[in-house]
Amino acid sequence: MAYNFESVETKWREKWEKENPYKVDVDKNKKKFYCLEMLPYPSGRIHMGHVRNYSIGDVVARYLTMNGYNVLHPMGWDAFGLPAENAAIKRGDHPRVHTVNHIEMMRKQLKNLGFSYDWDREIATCFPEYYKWNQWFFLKMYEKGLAYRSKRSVNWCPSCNTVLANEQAEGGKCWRCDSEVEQRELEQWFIRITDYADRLLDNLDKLEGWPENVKEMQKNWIGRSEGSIVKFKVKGIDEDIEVFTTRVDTIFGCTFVCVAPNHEIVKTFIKKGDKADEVKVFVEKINKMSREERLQTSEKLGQFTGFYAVNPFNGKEVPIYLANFVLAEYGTGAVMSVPAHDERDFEFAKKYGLEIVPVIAPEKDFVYKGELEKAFTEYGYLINSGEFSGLKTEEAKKKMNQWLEKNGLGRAAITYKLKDWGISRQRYWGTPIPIIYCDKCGIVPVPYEDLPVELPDDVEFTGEGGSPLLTSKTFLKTKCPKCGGEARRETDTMDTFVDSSWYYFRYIDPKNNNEPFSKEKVEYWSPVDLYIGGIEHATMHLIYTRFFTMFLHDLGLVPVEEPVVRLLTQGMVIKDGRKMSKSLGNVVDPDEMIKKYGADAVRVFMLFAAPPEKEIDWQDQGAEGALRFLTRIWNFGEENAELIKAETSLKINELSSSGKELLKKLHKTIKKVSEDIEKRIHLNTAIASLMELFNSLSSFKPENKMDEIAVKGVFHGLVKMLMPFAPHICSEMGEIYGIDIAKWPEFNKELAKDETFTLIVQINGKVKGRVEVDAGIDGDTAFELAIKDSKVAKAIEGKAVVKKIYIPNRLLNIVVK
Ligand code: ANZ
Ligand code: ZN
Repeated sequence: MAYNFESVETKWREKWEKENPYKVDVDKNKKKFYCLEMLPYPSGRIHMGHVRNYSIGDVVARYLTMNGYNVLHPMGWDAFGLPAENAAIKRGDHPRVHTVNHIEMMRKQLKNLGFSYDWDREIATCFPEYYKWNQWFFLKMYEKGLAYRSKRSVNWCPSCNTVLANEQAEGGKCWRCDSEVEQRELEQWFIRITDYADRLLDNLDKLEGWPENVKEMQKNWIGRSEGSIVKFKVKGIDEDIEVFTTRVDTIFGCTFVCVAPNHEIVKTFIKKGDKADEVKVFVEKINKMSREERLQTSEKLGQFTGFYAVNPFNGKEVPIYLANFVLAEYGTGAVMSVPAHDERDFEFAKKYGLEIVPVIAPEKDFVYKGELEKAFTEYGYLINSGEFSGLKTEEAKKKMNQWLEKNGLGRAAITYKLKDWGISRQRYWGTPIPIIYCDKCGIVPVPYEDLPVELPDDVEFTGEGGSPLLTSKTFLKTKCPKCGGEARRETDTMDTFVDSSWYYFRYIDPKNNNEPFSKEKVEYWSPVDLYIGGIEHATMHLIYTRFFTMFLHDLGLVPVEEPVVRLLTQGMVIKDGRKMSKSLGNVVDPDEMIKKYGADAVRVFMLFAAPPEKEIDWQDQGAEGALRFLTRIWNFGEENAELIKAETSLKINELSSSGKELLKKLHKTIKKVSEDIEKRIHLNTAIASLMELFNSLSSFKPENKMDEIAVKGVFHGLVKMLMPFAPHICSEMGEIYGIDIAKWPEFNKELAKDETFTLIVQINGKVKGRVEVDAGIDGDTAFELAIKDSKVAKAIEGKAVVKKIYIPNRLLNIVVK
């Protein structure tokens, strides 16, 4: 019968659906493995990126299960977020209905691909049983001072009267009404992730199973910077400006000070200064720019404030400017500007005609002559720096920090690019922040026993006037848990990154209603042994995840500080050399491909086309080729059915020499494929080896009875090894021919060994040495191995090699002059 992938795949899909054969539980007699793939957002359809991500995970999970591991392999939904709410605004359906529909559709699609998930553990982050624990963790953080309220500027649309996410304010315009977006200060909730900055950084060294580029990205994201904080007095008013600098050694060259337009002190400048109007106008101008615009403008914009700051080292009075390039959120939001030694300051000084004073010389007795043409930004020797003149940068930094501390004018300091995590969203479709505001008692956390604070249904999705939660009659008004008086609920919901920061622990115990997860189960299953997902999550998600795990560890809830042992970031799936996108019209639909070629073929091609980290260019012909490969194996089975089914036992010494070759090929392939999957996760070369093995098998001509038994053995081995890649067809063949596809084949060390031969090495035709080398090596390798022999090395010493003649598996003649 011709191979009918549709009927075979349907049969097994239905069987797996009924039996959930991938259900696992704690089993202390078995070694555990936790294989995790990043959970999808329920957008409605899976895309080829998902197919790739989950196919990789599925091969590893199935392979390890076949090798006797107890493998946890779960799946769920990152189900809160903006798109569902926007759809509600547009179409008027409820985000929950919308999301649940999408989940149904996508679950079906994933099941069509035959992934070995334990579906009993499925979670969706938008249900109270899940988000209750977000609230629980939030309260724990609040208790520990890790969750706090503070002001931060947000994108604000004055016409829709609402907060906008950065992606809704692109180009400084509101996505809905095209109005100019403004920056507004709003009270919001933050998580003090900066308390964990050093730990997040230091632990990176321990993450041996993580790609270097991801660790580097995290390092830059955390952005630890060592320097000094220096206090400058402001002349005429009773306030200081603190600046953060990494180059305190240049302070004698400070000729002005710049502050961020949103710096606290600017209020005083407006109140008390004679440049109040200009300052106000400048601040407004900068605030009108969206974040994006501000980051994109490279032009230095400044405004003199009318005030002067006093340099604590030399008493020099320098003008204070507002400047667009000073970020309010970094360091102290103020900078001591040294145009001679900093490029930005140099540009600024040129533009506004400010003084440039060199204080660092490249060499000891160097003298600056004439005007500086550009900033000298390197380390060097201090000049014009009072008692510190003559010191080298490093030493000067130390001495100057000591001086600052002694005089109470500053200190050595460390700052981070990493900011506290703003989790407030003025949105409906997220976890309600469990806080109550009482006029009498202030901020009151919801008591643990009142969790979850559930999302109400009586809300309107108008897209105007702030969070839909404000329109709920049942939600907003409540009683104060402390005094019983009238009180109001927090209407902000949590950033959805909170949901995905700990979901891998919930999979371990997804139905627990008494605690986030049982300690015993978490002790058995964590950490995640392999985590697979896109590189776009290298910073935010993977940093929040690490932070959450540390926090849970500190609470004594989980045994690990780091959640993930090994991280694999898979490459993108592209089409015709370009990213798939609707606008390019090159989106490949997984369902359509499955219909055309079957799930097994789609999986096999996805894994065969490139190593997991690299991009894949999707080609229909590729899937077609994969289907042809599977069909040939199927046909081979049918043609040799009797032989493959027979009860037999193999005696190696009765094999013909080509029969023995074939058997050796099998064992070498088992060794190679095992290593490819387990060590490198190079599934493409694993499949290539399986193809090679099948080619040897199909071209093999048995010479005797025992050779026929070898055919059976090789076929069984091949189907077993193919099982993790193409589970439907292999399950079917397993059933037909009695192949035990639940077990990974073992290789015989003797048979899997690479053969060697004695390489004869000649110099100019005379035998000079003999070396034992692997069979099948090429000429270059033979030469490299030959010259390691001391006699050969001596014979060619000081001579030029003119020619290398290699007779494979026998002899190498090196011609020298
Ligand atoms: C004086 C100075 C002299 C500086 C010099 C550099 C070179 P990293 O390494 O990124 O930490 N800076 C400090 N706070 C800032 C802010 N909020 N916005 C923009 N720039 C800020 O950079 C630290 C340096 O960036 C600091 O050292 C400060 O300029 C500037 F020859 O101080 B420096
Ligand atoms: Zn109260």
